[in-house]
Amino acid sequence: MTRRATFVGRVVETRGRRVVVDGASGPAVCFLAGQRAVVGDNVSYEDAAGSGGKLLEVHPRTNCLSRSDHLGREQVLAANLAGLCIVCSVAEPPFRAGLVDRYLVAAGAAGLAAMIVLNKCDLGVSDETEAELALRAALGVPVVRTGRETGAEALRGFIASHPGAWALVGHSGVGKTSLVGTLCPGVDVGPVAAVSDYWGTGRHTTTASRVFRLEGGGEVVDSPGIRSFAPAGLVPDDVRQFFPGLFAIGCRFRDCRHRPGEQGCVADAEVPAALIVSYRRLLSEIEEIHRRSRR
Ligand SMILES: Nc1nc2c(ncn2[C@@H]2O[C@H](COP(=O)(O)OP(=O)(O)OP(=O)(O)O)[C@@H](O)[C@H]2O)c(=O)[nH]1
Ligand SMILES: [Mg+2]
Ligand SMILES: [Zn+2]
Repeated sequence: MTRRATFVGRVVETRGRRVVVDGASGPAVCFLAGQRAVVGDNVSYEDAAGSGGKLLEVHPRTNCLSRSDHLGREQVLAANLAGLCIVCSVAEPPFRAGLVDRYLVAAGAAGLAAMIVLNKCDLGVSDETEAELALRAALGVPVVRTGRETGAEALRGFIASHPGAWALVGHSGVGKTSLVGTLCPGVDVGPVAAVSDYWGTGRHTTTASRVFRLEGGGEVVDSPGIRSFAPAGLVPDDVRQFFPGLFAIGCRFRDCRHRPGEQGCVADAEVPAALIVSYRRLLSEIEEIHRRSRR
């Protein structure tokens, strides 16, 4: 029997039960063959005559982004990332600070950097959205504003100076794929929603994940938007540790969870009200999920 040649490469696209692997000999479409590979994974595969390749192994990941699906199972979305570009829009769909915070906590817990892209700025930014963003920017979260005809250079510059793969995450319809199209002129980036009010119906235009290399350096990963994001495997302590602005405050007890009325807690005095409200909402939710999962 002849031994098939084996190769190593990186998953740059998912297509249902197949993945596109970028290897030494160019891209190969590989069958998952029981492996669980996601965009960004380094893999070994072997030649499978006439059908591309067959995955043999997924190499250990340095990090990954995962969420809980509706049954509470962990679903890995992408691996070996530099960070998350948390994309939100000023409208259509409306800006949701709570979703941004979820992603910030998920990034921190996964050991990933994070930045915020505020898209559709051409539609006008409300004072409320400005205030929410300013709170997070003041805590060191980079914010880039984009919109029709504007901001692409700033985003390209950010990614070029923070190399690696940045996953574009955010609600369906905020304009992730449109941004990739602006960042990669001339590249077929896949479908963009055509109907301007489509986000109200919650349609998901992008259905697979894919890596795009940027000319100036760095990469972005486009992925399907989701209506709600429940980070997988988070425990209440992660929220306390990774919620922006809460780790370094001087409560009497080091493991203070900053719930209302907690003894010796300085959160209400030291943290802006909008942040502490968002923190407590996320904490309650993660506590509830944690309680249920331990029953
Ligand atoms: N006004 C305005 N509309 C935008 C902008 N960017 C994207 N859109 C529109 O927003 C809609 C959704 O854009 P997509 O790029 O498909 O959004 P997405 O985040 O990739 O959505 P999913 O793939 O479903 O997650 C489309 O109708 C775009 O034309 C922008 O900067 N300004
Ligand atoms: Mg899309
Ligand atoms: Zn406290």
